[in-house]
Amino acid sequence: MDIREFCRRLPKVELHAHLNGSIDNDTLYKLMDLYKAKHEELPLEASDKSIYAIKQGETRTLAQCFDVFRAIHALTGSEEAISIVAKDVVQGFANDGVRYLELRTTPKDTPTSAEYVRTVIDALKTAQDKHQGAIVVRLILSIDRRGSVEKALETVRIAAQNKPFVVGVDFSGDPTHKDARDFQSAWDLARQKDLKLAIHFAEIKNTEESLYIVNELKADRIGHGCFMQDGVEDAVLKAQIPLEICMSSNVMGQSVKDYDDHHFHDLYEKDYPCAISTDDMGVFSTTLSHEYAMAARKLDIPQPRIWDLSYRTIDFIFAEVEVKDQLREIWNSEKVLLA
Ligand code: 6MZ
Repeated sequence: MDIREFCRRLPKVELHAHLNGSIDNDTLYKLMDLYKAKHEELPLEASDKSIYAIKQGETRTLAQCFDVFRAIHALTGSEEAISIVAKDVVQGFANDGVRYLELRTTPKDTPTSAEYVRTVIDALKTAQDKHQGAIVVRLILSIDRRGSVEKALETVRIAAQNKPFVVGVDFSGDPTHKDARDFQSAWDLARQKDLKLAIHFAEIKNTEESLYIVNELKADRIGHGCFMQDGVEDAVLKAQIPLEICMSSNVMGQSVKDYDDHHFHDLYEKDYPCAISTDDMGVFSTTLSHEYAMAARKLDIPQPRIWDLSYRTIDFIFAEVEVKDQLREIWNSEKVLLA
């Protein structure tokens, strides 16, 4: 079977996907229509169409990627828009053969953080029910590193109130701002509330922060890992914290020169626990199948090993052990269909 078809049919787990970065162009146009029906003109941030989805083969600086998020956020300021986004994004992942989806989103004041989260959860559950067990969805709440510690603490509290659908807390946003060490009280509260920590890690070079995330915070999962010099790689290899790999995002956002240069090559050779992920499938014009197929081609990974990689990601999910068992059953029953 052609590798693209194999990866499309492969049952998959998505562990690193930002809700508002996963919007495809169709949904974006729906959001524009919705906005225009209420306001006539598009908001300034969203009026330049050239900033939308970055096509495969193109690159932008990380700063330009963050302009895209600003545009999307300007269009998603109503509960109706948030519901459309949450439902369409689940549909998009389900269409691509994703069977377990951990989405993450940063609470917005729409109209309050708690209500934003409630709207997202309701829409995600509705979308999950529509697929009648074909896809399991969970949510992680993101702490934006540009925000205040108070906002971070509020996010952790809302996450705890919405367990078990909310499984953990993420730390993301423009990596040139602030530092994970500034948010110690939020991490302490998250641990106290028994929430998992999925932390953006070494997306740019920041050795002290990276060592803190691995050695002191002891995150449950880390994302990206593009800059692991100066002892960071040794610490990671020792800690064996599962790493969310976002190849297209890293190449298109210029954190990594090209796919052949990506650190996944080395980590795969070392059998390091990795979860291939999309990051922002709308913004980077990708799908999880595409990320798997790209990895298979660039690293010359045979199909049975691709299946193993997908199966192994079940170990890294934050949902209850029953969900893991259920997923393993699905994978095992579908293995023969792919042989
Ligand atoms: C860091 C990122 C990111 O939360 O509004 N986000 N943070 N690095 C990245 N690599 C490209 N991609 C997305 O989804 C969009 C938000 O997710 C974070 C940013 O804070 C962005 O504003 P939500 O659903």
